[in-house]
Amino acid sequence: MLLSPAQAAEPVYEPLRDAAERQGVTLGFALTPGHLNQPGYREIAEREFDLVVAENAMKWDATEPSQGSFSWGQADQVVDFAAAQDADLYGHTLVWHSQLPGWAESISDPARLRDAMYDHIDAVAGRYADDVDSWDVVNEMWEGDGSRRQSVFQRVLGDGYIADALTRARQAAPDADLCLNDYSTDGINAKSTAMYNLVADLLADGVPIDCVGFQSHLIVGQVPSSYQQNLQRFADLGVDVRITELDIRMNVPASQNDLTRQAQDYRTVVEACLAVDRCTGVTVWGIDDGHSWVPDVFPGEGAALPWDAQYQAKPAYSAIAEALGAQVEGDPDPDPTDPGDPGDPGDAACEVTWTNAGWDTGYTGTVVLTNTGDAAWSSWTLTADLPAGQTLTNGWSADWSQSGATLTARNAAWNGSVPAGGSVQIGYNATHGGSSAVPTQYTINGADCA
Ligand code: G2I
Repeated sequence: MLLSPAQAAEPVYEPLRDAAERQGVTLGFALTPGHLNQPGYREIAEREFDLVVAENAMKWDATEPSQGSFSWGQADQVVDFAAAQDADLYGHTLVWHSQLPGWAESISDPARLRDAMYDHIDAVAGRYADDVDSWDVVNEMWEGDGSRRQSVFQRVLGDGYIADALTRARQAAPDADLCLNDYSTDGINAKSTAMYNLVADLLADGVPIDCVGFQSHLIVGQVPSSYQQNLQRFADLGVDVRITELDIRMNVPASQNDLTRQAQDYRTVVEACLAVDRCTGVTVWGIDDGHSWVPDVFPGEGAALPWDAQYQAKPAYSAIAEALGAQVEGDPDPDPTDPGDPGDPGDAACEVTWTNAGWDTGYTGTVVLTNTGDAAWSSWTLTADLPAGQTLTNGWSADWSQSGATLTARNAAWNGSVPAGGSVQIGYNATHGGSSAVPTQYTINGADCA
């Protein structure tokens, strides 16, 4: 059952993977192969994503439930699905304190534990050496305060286990990118700074490390303000970054207001990734709210994914689509009378409403910029030709300047992102030599919108 505009409140966009590809990133999802027998799940899985990660199937307890005895059924299904979809395959995860079978958890002898860790890496990363593009080699190694998590690996092997695991993974899967991954490292804080310092040290020591994953299990309205800056500082070290497990939870039942805020948060995350050159893409941790880990772990919370439990697209889906610049599919103009229709190629990209309130020698200009195109703006620049005799004195909510008759306003740090159909209001004061008339010619991001 494909969602059509008649059934769904959200427009249907082109496959999101196509839009992601144009942006030079991949859009991933965490797959549980057993869910593929549900048509709604399978349809979204096959249509939207060009990266697949196993939600559970490649973890230690799934692949090596007893020592030296391996079980590949589920993991192979994930590999096969990715191959059939011509999607990248992300490996999750080789060394992690959780979903670790009891036999490994209970090893207290360093030599035995190191052997067990190496054997596990050799077997799993080795088996999929031709399939997995990137591995979460070590997952969740930090406490919130930036100290090392006291996992069995940390307790028995000490700090060096991370470098050892990376080095071993390089041998087992020489072509795979090797990543470290954690949660609550999404903004700049003690935990992400510990990760940052570790990555810097590993690079300085020549340890193989190619990428860092930011899980981004977020709460609605709480995308850290330093999100993009944090990604950028890791990228600046010389590693790739990726949003690896995105979901944004809220209290349930979900209010319309929270679903709208959630969409804005998804947009913010995708835009942050697109703004960072070395961000390889975004992976959502599942597809639909009916199969999310969130309600099990946070009772009373959920609705964290872009599709609801009936596989209906939520506003978060449209927000991801718009952030990726996806085109609305099929119906190019769902409502020709609405210039703000996302995806309407017939509409101008922008609209400006300009109001000047004048007095004898000056005036206050109020300018509303509306994005009537089908893609979100991540930044904007307005230019206008001021009528003769008008001179800018000061402005607000933008970076204002004037050169000759040309007035320019660039977005402030906080209002650069404007969704398709969204508006932003700015203002300025000017002096005039007799006329406080509004300009008749203006552009936004180079597009004529007068
Ligand atoms: O906890 C959310 C994620 C945090 N980062 C690492 C991820 O690997 C982790 O994923 C979740 C899965 O989404 C859950 O599906 O990891 C959980 C385990 O830590 C997974 O939950 C487990 C349940 O706890 C088990 O009872 C269940 O048998 O899933 C297992 C397989 O369905």
